[in-house]
Amino acid sequence: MTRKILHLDMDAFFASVEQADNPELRGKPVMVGGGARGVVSTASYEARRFGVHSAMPIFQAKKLCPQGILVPVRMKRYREVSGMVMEILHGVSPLVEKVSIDEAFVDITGTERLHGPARELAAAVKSAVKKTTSLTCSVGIAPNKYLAKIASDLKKPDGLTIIEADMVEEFLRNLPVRKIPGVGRKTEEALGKLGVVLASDVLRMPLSFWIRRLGKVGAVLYDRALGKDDSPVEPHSEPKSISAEETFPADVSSTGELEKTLLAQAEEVGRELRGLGYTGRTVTLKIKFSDFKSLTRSRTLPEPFDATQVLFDVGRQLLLDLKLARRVRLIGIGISNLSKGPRQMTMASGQSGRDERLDRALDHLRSRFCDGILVRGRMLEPD
Ligand code: TTP
Ligand code: MG
Repeated sequence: MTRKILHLDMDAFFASVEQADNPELRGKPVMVGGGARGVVSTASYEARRFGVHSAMPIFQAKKLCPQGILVPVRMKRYREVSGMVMEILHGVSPLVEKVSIDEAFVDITGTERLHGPARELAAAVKSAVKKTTSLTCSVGIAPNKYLAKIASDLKKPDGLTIIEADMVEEFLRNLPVRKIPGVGRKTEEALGKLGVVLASDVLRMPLSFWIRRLGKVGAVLYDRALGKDDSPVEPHSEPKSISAEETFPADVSSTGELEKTLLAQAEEVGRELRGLGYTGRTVTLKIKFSDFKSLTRSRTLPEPFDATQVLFDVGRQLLLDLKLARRVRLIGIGISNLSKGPRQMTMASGQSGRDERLDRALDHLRSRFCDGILVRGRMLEPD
């Protein structure tokens, strides 16, 4: 059966959000970026006219576009807007695969009876996005994911492109081979030397030639040139647990050393947990001994929590309860029983307001600087 896949991508996403939230920025060249990396995350279409683009160093962008207005990244806000867009898509079909903050595939095969023809559905999605977020997006619809992604990019911004199954061959005849996802500048160059400029040029050589030449990639390239891509739209599955573990270079017998590792792991797990907006209730400690025998110990708290300190305290208690006599080869900590949404403010988990403020401050600093600079006092203490 012919599938129908929709791909949606927001236009100049971060910059458009800034322009929507601040009328003074509308119609002006806006560059979102800065921070420690000092690069442009994205630029408004007004700024792109000067040659400014994503990943460009700020100083270079300022040279190209001195009147460009630089605004800092507000990730939390973009996530919020992204959530609104994804919610609209989930209203169309349960088969939604979010591929990045501003982009998703939806399998709309067989939704005609419910939502009408594809073009009307796409128009309805675009207008719902506009109404809810004040932003424009570009949509592509095609018989598979790869063609849908190319289609959404064709008429940016505010574009809508539909490639029907019987148009695919014609479409590929004139498609530059570099438009095929996975064909980067280097591959494009190499293909150019073989006289392959358009997707259809790939088909002048047999499949065996491409496999000999490029292996698996060659087989994929050949499929793409035929317009084939069987990959399914894979709805995001929620994580069941978040964990970290480490095998020591040499087996460890010092409890202090084990606790230190455990704290670093609790930091890591806690940060990921909070970053994803989850809380959890069950802490699991995993130990592998020098003789490769392993064990796990878990404890479930009455209330969900997300504080690194609570995670560590429970993990450490589980460790101390073991009264270890053997040397340890691996240690790890994890959290499960996850749920989404705000944590209830009760004391049953032992999570205090102070824990929360500390976590928030550390998460923030870590996202601004690099990992490893900041460690809680305890990790710096001698054994
Ligand atoms: P894109 O969809 O690649 O770009 P865009 O939405 O800004 O513009 P377009 O209209 O061409 O789709 O990326 C989405 C967001 O991801 C973008 O607004 C900012 C962020 N991003 C970065 O932070 N760094 C990058 O290098 C890229 C490419 C994107
Ligand atoms: Mg985009």
